[in-house]
Amino acid sequence: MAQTQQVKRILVIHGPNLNMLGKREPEHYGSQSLGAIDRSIKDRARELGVEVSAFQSNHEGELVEAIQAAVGQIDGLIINPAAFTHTSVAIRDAVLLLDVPVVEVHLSNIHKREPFRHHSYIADVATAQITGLGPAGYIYALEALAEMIA
Ligand code: CA2
Repeated sequence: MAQTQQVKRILVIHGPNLNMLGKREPEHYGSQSLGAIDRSIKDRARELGVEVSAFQSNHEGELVEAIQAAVGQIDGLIINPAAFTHTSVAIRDAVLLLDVPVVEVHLSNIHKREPFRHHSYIADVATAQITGLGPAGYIYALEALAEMIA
């Protein structure tokens, strides 16, 4: 008898200030709102047959708690830690609790910006980093994860 395969679950985490997308700094972050980005990720997820949930917070501890709560519950993580990318050992340590593929996404190319944005505390504990491709970066991350965990 064929075994029933569990639908793969992917969590998308957005860090501080990303709730302001579409309202300021379109030169760096484009004109789409976070809601619109999440909708397009979920539309693509439906096509790929994976389940996506999305979470945004401006608080480091809440992001850590969301990652902790996902341990053993998800098959992949997409994370844009925003400014915490460059500061947060706590989020790095939380990511290390996961044993699933993790894709770090940035809308802007952090390596072309101010030197303090060049270092990521997440990059070397993530499976991959996508940076500078705007909202499409989340879709590429989702497609890559869906293939990796299929
Ligand atoms: O390019 C990215 O995705 C970043 O993660 C965005 C962060 C920045 O600190 C990282 O270096 C790169 C900032 C997100 C702030 O988002 C805003 C959106 C609209 C208006 C103002 C800020």
